[in-house]
Amino acid sequence: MTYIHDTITKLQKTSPAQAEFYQAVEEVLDSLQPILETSEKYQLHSIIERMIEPERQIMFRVPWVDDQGKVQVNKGYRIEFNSALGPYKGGLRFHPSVNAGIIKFLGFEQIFKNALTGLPIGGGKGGANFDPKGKSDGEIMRFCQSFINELYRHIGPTTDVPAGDIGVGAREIGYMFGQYKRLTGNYDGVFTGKSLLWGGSLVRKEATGYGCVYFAQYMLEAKGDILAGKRCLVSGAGNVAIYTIEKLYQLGAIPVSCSDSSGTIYHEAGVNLDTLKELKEVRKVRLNEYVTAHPDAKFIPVADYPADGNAVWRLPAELAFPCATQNELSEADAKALVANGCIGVSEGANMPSTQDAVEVFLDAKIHYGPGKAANAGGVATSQLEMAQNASMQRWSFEEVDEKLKVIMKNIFISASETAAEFGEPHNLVLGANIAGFRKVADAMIEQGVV
Ligand code: NDP
Ligand code: 2IT
Repeated sequence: MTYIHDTITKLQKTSPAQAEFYQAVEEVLDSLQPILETSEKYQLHSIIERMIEPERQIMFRVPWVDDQGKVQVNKGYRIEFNSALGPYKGGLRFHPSVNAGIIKFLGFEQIFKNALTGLPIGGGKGGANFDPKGKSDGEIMRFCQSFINELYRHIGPTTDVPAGDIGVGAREIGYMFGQYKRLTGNYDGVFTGKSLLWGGSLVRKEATGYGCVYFAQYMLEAKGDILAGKRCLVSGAGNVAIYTIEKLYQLGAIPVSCSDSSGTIYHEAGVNLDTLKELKEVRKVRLNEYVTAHPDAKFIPVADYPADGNAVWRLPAELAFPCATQNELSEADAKALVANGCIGVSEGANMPSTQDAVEVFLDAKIHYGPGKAANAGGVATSQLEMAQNASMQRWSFEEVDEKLKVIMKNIFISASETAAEFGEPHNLVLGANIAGFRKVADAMIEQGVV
């Protein structure tokens, strides 16, 4: 405990004002206690001290011209956190809330998540405090081009391979790839999440959501339960939420909610996937329009949310899939979920539950799949895209989906076996953190002091 406290205090001095980063580090260190106490080699090699310091942090100005001819300036980031297992790999987030602490927490999580996939990828993350909402297509393109005018020199198919995250999908990846190609002359697999027309992989778009549902299925099946027939709460209405909902339907479950930053939709009969895709993938409008097409659904605006949490988690259901953003599920939300009969949580988003909320789930001994295990299907399928690009092959939807299932199953097995090894069989937070950590730490030791 003193060790964790001292490490966080030191971080607060060397990397001030990065609350989300301290939160992510504290959770991992808490899980690692049993292994750090018994294994001197990690202390001798200062593995923790090295792991919490990114190998490289790039911050840059992103100037661009808006449709009115005014010059706008944003702050761009790429944090190349750890390359022990492979080239830096992780998404880019474009959202006004982005700052160094958020990108660092995401990059830190990515190290362990990528290790858990068993694939040769290191951890990185990037983005900008750019708000894509309300921007024209031309503005998005000019922003992406300016972002790459700086970032291009730091990335490459064997060095650092970005992908999407909040606010970055196939359109943005297209503009960034185009500018990278123009600057370098290279047509290579430097991005994942590319369009299917020019190098993208089938299933990448669906992979995070599908993988998160497969993970829930494996957690339930391990205890002799099934997903079919379960009522499910989903938050978010973006890439991860939409394909979580799609896979829930395919496996016979009933998703009854979704949300965006304006509010929550509760549709007891089941969220209509076609309407959701039309609103969010095609028209890109707010979620309140959903009730126009479905008057039997209810829209709860953010103004009506409880003071201590998020309306979506106060609805009755058996499973919960947080798929929007970090810290979107509070301790009070977690208690409400458990009280309402929720028996499992599988996290599509990165660190969506606060530390206190996680404690509630672990104490209640419900199924709890932490983000770095449950949402690893996205980055895993990104690596499958890299493999196809490097070998100039194209695999079928079924082939990629099958590989995704196997990867998710192996992550579940690895996290649960490690949890059992350390005497807490139901604690997949402990299991995922230790299993991921061991791979990275042992690789770092073998590669010397770098
Ligand atoms: P999208 O941009 O496609 O969608 C994000 C969704 O979350 C939107 O509905 C958005 O609402 C909502 N949201 C975002 N920020 C907030 C906020 N501060 N408050 C309330 N709602 C918010 O992103 P993704 O679906 O790709 O990402 C969702 C989560 O999944 C993130 O945590 C991301 O890191 C994680 N993730 C994504 C992966 C991927 O492959 N894309 C892989 C693994 C994890 P609105 O549009 O109103 O802002
Ligand atoms: O958080 C994540 O794992 C992602 N946003 C996907 C990263 C990737 O490289 O596909």
